[in-house]
Amino acid sequence: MTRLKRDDVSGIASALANYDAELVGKTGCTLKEIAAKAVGWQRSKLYDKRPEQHRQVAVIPMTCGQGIIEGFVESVACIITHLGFKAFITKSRDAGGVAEAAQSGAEILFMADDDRFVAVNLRTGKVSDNGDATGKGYVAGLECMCGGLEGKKVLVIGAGPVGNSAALALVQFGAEVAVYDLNLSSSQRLSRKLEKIGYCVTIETDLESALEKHCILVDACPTDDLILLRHITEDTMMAAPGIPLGVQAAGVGQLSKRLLHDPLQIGVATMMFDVL
Ligand code: PYL
Repeated sequence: MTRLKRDDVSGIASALANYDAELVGKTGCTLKEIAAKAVGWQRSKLYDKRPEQHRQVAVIPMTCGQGIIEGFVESVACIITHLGFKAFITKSRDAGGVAEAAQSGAEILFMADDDRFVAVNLRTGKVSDNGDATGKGYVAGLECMCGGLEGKKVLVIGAGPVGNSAALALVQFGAEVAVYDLNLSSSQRLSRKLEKIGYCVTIETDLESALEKHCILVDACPTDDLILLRHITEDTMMAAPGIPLGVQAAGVGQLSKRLLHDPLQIGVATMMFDVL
């Protein structure tokens, strides 16, 4: 998993309204609608039964390992607030922050060390992992952007936690899924996992050939300049949860409104609905 840098998150809080408006322009859905769809909520539930706004959500800075990323907890708290929930950042860090959150009556905790970024519902015990949430959140956004994925061929690049979650969400939306990973055994593991629950996933062993055969892409790998201008056609639609963005700079302009990519927003929003 790529570790975010201060520059990756520095602009998130101040640009959330514009980000959401852009998302609506690309997908027809807001960040909240995409996150709710990702966890199986019907749109009506989102508006009939408004999530209990009084729920306190605590975001806890964690100093372990490589430590604090400047702007990280602030960005997480702003995204949650943008969704209509009450989020606060604990004054204390680490265990002190967990204690402060519990004593403040927070029902949901968000915290990230170097290995995992989780949301925890203290009341139900539900846990949402950022990798899993990001994969299904991006696929929900892609489904909106494509006007449905039933019967459509989709290539997942990267068979890590995000790619695995994306592949499962894709087959559940009825897509025909292929997977490419530098490490063939990772693709085989993903394919076997989905086969066990009745889904067939094609394993691609050559990226160039895979990109020639697919125009709907999920880039879930941490490699930049993977998708080049020559790989992009007028039919290309791309969900790119991977950090850094895998699309060559010239390709970003070409893709324009057919590219979903952000460092935290879709993953955090999906985690929030995942633990409600
Ligand atoms: C959650 C992000 C998404 C991609 N990489 C993940 C990452 O950067 N993880 C590290 C997060 C560390 C946060 C730090 C803090 O500020 O509390 N412990």
